Amino acid sequence: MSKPIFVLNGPNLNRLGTREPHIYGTTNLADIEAMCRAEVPGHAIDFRQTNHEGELVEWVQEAIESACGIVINPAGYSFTSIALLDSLKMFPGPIVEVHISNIHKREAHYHRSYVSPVATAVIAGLGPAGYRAAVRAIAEGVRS
Ligand code: DHK
Repeated sequence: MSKPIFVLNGPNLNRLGTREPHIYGTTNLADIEAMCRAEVPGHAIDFRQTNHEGELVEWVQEAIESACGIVINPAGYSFTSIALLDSLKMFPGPIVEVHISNIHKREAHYHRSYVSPVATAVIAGLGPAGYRAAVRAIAEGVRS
């Protein structure tokens, strides 16, 4: 049984659908999970969301042994968490960072992600479709 793709979501993404729809749209996280599963039917997906930084770090640590790749929307922790950066540095496989909005078109505090330097790729501004592109890239064997 091949290892799953971990799709990890950070703080406030559990509010997608009603959260600032002019920025994030009206698609909720359950819809995004269904889109990811439909995009790579031959691959196991482990889809999670947390508002807690330590839990996100522990999931990345778990992925070291248990995942073939990581798709991560760290949300607000992208711009604050060196702990998350340090955990991702230990992951041997491909990491695709996803942001629903184009963070570079937004306020300055969204411009510098601590995660991007250790990511294989960064997708920002494609909306929920960014998740589909990310899981497909890992399923098709993008290298870290
Ligand atoms: C989601 C968030 O919660 C923000 O903190 C980021 C990201 C952008 C997104 O676009 O998915 O800035």
